[in-house]
Amino acid sequence: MKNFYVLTLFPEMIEATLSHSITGRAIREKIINVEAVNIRDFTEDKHRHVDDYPYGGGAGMVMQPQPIYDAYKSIEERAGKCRVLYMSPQGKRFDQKMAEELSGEDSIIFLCGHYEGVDERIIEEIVTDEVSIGDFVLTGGELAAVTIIDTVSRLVPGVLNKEESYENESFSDGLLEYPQYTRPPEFMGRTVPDILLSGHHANIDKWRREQSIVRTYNKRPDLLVKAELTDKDKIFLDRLKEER
Ligand code: 4H7
Repeated sequence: MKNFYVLTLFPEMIEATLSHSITGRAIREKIINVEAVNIRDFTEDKHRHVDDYPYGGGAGMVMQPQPIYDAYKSIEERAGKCRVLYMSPQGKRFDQKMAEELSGEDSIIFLCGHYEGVDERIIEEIVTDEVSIGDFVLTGGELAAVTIIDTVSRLVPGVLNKEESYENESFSDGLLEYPQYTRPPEFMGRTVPDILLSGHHANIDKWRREQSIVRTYNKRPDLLVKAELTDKDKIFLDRLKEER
């Protein structure tokens, strides 16, 4: 069982997303546990304020440290000490490698900021990792947290069934996926490649592997540097480079 705790002002954003599809099934089967903790439930003033004006002036509001700290403590009481990820545009870039590393943790806490972010002292006090899902701006950290939870969940044993995990394995080699086709055999005058209808599974596997290499070369040549290529792959890639 892997636990994901999310400190947020919008718990519905977490539940609404992860309750569907593969993650939804994993939650129902109790392979993963996702718990959104509403920071607003830990305010001490009667108006349930969670933010205030920034010291020094300037635009927007800042999330106050006390409700976040008390919400964090309520999780720590149950989960014990665990990593606390602050979703922020200033964080270390999230990728599949970081997901693999995080999949080794028993429990992870996510802190989702809104407005202009959280008071710096809460970062110093409870945050272990500052993480970004990419160089763009979101309204809040929730979409970043669900992105990481989805990616890490797929690496937890039992979350993917046999067919679903085969998909993962075949692309852990760092290449892009080959093109997919389904019925009908002709659509808007465009046909499915003959080889996929041939029934020759060895030829199909070879064609798909080559398509993965072509696509990676055309769309993400940067990935080829780290990709795991066999001698046959390398010969095919050298031919491809000569052609263009
Ligand atoms: C922390 C500090 C993550 C969190 C500031 C979060 C992008 C990412 C946020 C902010 C995030 C990412 C508040 C800065 C809203 C921008 C308009 C929440 N954005 N925000 N401002 N790339 N936003 O992972």
